[in-house]
Amino acid sequence: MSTLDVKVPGIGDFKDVPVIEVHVKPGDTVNAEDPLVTIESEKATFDVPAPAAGTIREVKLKVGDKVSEGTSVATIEAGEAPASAKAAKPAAPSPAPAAEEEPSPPRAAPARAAAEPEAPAPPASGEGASPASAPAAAEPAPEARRAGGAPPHASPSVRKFARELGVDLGTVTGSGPKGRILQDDVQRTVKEAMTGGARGPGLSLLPWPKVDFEKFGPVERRPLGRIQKLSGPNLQRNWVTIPHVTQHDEADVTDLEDFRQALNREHAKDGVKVTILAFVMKACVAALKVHPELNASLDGDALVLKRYFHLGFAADTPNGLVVPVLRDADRKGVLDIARELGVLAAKARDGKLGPADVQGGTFSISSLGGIGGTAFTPIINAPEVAILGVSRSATRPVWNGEAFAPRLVLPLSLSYDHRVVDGALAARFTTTLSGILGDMRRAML
Ligand code: CAO
Repeated sequence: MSTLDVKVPGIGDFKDVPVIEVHVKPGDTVNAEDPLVTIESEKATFDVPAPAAGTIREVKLKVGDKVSEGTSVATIEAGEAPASAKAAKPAAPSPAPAAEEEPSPPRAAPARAAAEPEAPAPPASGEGASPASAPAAAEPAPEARRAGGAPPHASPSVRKFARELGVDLGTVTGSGPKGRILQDDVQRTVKEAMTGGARGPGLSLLPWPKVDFEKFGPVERRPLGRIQKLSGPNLQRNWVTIPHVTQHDEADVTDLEDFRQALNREHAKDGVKVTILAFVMKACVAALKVHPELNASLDGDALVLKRYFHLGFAADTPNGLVVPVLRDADRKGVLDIARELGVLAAKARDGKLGPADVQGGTFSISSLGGIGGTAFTPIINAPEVAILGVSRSATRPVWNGEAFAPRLVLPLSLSYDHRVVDGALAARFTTTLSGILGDMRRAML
């Protein structure tokens, strides 16, 4: 038997990140990958997993402690853990489609949550938003406790922001993951106070209907998964705060499909399988170069155009939706993209994505083509400004000027942030993309 000193693994540039949950105590038995503690940076929440099965000897952290890479978490006496040992817990780090970059404070821009352990949905970032630089970290001020005694959940930068404005966080309703209070929530509270609580027509919503479902028939109550809990509030924020419009288009991929199949035959022995998604990624990079406004983020009054091409892709996993990011897609060929897609998708399915795997996306793709459907409205992954939905290709009769010919047609659905992208630009983008998919040689231009 050996004793393992578990330390916080590489967590990107994050330092002094607060511990928000401790899952184990001395004497507990754990399986490999069971979460020991959960830490939460400005942009992400993720678990530090047990490196091996065994018995917890010592837990070196408590809620509120701040950690960086290398901080000791616990010691484990390695050995076989009973099958029951916390086996149902999720593996870590398990990024949810949260936001990585938070929306900047003074604007109503959506922040994405969970996708990064930043994932899909963090609150607004901003000056001094780094946990290290912000004072008053995890310990909420006593006056900021809620009626039930639970402290409001907010990042250090949001606490600082609230203190500066004299806002008691106990009076603010959080819209982030697990009810976390975001900078936008503090601003909304101030705005409502300044306008005498007057509400606009937008979000004066009726309460959610309360229904006793069992009155109508038998039901099963199934708790939401961890990733769903993280990504839900982010999806909701993105949906209600970004004015979405979806532009539908199609691409003739008949020739591309012949090429794809030939490529797969050639590489059958290499274990690389190229799906149309790899080509769509390559084509998106080429189209984004032509229309850089879609490879961008809204930041206050400015549009930040990214000169790098990190493409997120929605992956369906047993634990829920996650959005791994394939970096530098512009510098990779289709075969390398296909290989990396396979690796990232497998990591996503196994709950093994790390923070770096889900951060930094500039544009996302959601492909449901392997499943079916003809069109859908994907939700933008804030703070990106557009996302491409891909549905299942089908052979259709297409008029070629003289006759109907059978052509393989791929449906495309581009959702875009109408504050940044207007309809004409969106139509130009999908037209460009469709042209490239129709003749991939255009990706070289
Ligand atoms: N049209 C027709 N067939 C398609 C297709 C399309 N647009 N896209 C994929 N296919 C085919 C593939 O060629 C493959 O066929 P074979 O099994 O015959 O080789 C099959 O469908 C399955 O493909 P795949 O899904 O394994 O691979 P992918 O590269 O297309 O996608 C991934 C990878 C990870 C994106 C996908 O598995 C996935 O998780 N998709 C769901 C994404 C999602 O949930 N989006 C919604 C987000 S909002 O809730």
